[in-house]
Amino acid sequence: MIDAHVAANGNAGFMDLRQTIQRLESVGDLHRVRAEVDWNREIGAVTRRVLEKKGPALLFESIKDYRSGRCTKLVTSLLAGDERLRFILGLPEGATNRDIVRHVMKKNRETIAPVRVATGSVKENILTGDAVDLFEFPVPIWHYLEGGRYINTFASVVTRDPDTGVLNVGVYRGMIGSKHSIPVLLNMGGQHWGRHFMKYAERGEPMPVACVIGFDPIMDFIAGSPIGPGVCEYDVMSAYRQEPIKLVKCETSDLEVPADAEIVIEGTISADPSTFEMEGPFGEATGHISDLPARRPTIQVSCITHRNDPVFRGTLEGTLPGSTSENGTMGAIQRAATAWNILENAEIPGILDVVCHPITVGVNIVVQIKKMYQGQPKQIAAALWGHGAARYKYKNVMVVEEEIDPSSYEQLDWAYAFRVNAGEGGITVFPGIFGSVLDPSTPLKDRDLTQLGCAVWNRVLIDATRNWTFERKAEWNNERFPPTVKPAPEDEAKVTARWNEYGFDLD
Ligand SMILES: Cc1cc2nc3c(=O)[nH]c(=O)nc-3n(C[C@H](O)[C@H](O)[C@H](O)COP(=O)(O)O)c2cc1C
Ligand SMILES: [Mn+2]
Repeated sequence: MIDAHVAANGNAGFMDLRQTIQRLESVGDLHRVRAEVDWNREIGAVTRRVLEKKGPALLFESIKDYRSGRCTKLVTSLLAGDERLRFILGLPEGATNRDIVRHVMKKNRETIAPVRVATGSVKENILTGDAVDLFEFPVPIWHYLEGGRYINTFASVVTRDPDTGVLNVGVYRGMIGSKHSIPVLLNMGGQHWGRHFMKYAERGEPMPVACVIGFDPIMDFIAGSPIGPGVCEYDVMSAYRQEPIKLVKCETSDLEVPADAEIVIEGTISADPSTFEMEGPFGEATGHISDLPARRPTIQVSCITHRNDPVFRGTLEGTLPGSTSENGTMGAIQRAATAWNILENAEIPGILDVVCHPITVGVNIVVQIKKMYQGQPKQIAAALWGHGAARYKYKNVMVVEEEIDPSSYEQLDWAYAFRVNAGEGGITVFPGIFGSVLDPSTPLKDRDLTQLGCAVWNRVLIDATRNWTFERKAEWNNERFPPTVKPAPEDEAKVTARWNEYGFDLD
């Protein structure tokens, strides 16, 4: 029985992956694909087509070569599309971008401590030694140009800070290397597990990791977003669900994972380059095939635990014009919320709205302000660009005033045409600052992590606010810009009153 209240209010307690599937199905937002589909490229191509059509979440139930065996089902697109995300967050129908962003801003700052339990359904099956075989899971080749089968697309990877003992949970890609190894993209220039990894490397110890695949999508939503360093994502997820998450200890390390996760892959990553394996390329969040394949740090799997009849969870990365992705949908909200928290902490006044359009996954951001002084847009850009959370994001910042709706591409284009003067401070380039290794518009030499540690970006501010160095004119109602061609309010009122008399066949 679906609890209608809980279905409408995902805040009330955790739901595991199976409950999530049930609830989405009960509101007609999940489709079971019963036809046999190939894990090799076909699942990815079907998922792309459904994303293009803004269709439902997908549960593949008959996967070629996996009709029987350890794991026979794959679920995806649980967070794709604003309506589904709103549902998963338990927010009311009709919640605006601003409502959702404000909710996420607030919740990202709250914590509830998890509870530890002795055991859970994730321990129904425990595989160690030779029994470990990653190929027993229906892991797709999502896209024809990918270098392998990406098992970690929406895996929440757990590590522990060896100094403070605090756990971190983050989403980082990983490919099957062999039946017991997963080479990964381990960015040491800011991602929290990268910081942990450097600490373990200094101690000469391998880093324990646990990859959690399939649980309440609130885990994906939080693990895939920058929560402040030193704050454990489990505590924040618990605040979202207003209930402590139930955690169990791993079998081969002291890491902790949700007691009712579908699949947990335990292992270690060594800093010794002789343990590195080939990884890449991957169809990335940017909508492009990623950097070249390379030998990268590799998880050596020590143990897999999973529920009976586990459901594998993955995601098709990459937005394209006409097609969002789960990361695009959730990233737009999370990156806007993170940015707004940064601007609030920086004590910048007059922020009215912050919008990231899903298609740019937070690489572009628009900030709407009540302008109070001339240098305000540059202050906004400086605050965003100086923050660690900008490591993959906020490359291009646009600032508009209350006259422009930041969620409308048309209005932004109009503002770009008539508010921006590149020679009068409208465009400011900030070269050589830290940035994203994934950005295809950044030359490969600027993405050489061995040389630079972290990729180098040239960021831009587009200031589409009205310039306060312009003179006010009496003829322009004492403003710095002339009035627009919008009719006077009294003329509009007259037209409204007489509309029927004119005899138009228009709405
Ligand atoms: C679906 C998805 C895939 C992601 N893949 C990667 C990835 O491969 N590498 C990476 O560094 N970040 C990736 N991210 C972004 C990180 O999850 C995000 O930056 C998060 O803040 C990392 O956690 P941390 O802040 O605790 O390090 C991905 C996010 C999502 C939603
Ligand atoms: Mn973190």
